Amino acid sequence: MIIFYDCTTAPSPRQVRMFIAEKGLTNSIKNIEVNLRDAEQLSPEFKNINPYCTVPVLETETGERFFSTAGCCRYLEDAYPNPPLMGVDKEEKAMVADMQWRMEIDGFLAVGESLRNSAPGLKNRALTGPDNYEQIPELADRGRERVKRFFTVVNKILDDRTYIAGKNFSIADITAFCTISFADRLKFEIPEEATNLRRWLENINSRPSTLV
Ligand SMILES: N[C@@H](CCC(=O)N[C@@H](CS)C(=O)NCC(=O)O)C(=O)O
Repeated sequence: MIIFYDCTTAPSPRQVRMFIAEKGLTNSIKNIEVNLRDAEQLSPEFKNINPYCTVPVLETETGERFFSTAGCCRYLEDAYPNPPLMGVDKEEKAMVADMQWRMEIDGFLAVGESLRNSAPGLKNRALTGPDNYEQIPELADRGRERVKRFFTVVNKILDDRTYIAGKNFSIADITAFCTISFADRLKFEIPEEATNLRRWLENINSRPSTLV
């Protein structure tokens, strides 16, 4: 059985959880919760599973492990091609990869930059991983600015399309959705005038995979 190391409060494993749900695999994959609030990711036991000390982790039936959202989802897409969530033809596959990268860099990393450089509970944990890094308050300010711009960028991308990478729902929507929901939890405000973004958010929010 495939094993998925998850954390229900964190945005990266949520992406894989949603991906698994969209594939209809929720009950076929063993889920193990890793408690990040208690720093379980830094325990010697978890370091043996993932030396990078992060979730998600996906372990295949042959014991191979993948340590990033992109790697976990790539494996699942090829092992369970239907429904496709990473594009079908070569143009769509490249567009999905492009957009997923953009959502990750401009969105996910911006939210992380702002949170990790300011939250009292993340003192000395400004970056994930086995090594400690001090918070830099200026980076928190920059992160906040970047998140605001991200909302505008996504709103623009959605000017002429239903989904982030075009006409089909894909992993790019999952990455954007988990990032924006997390930003919302952190009290970032989506601008009133970002009407495309609001329409898209309502659409994605209606998918059962957002509830897992
Ligand atoms: N871009 C990586 C990021 C993984 C990541 O940052 N995971 C966070 C949870 S969202 C984590 O494990 N944090 C552990 C920590 O804060 O020490 C991915 O998508 O896999």
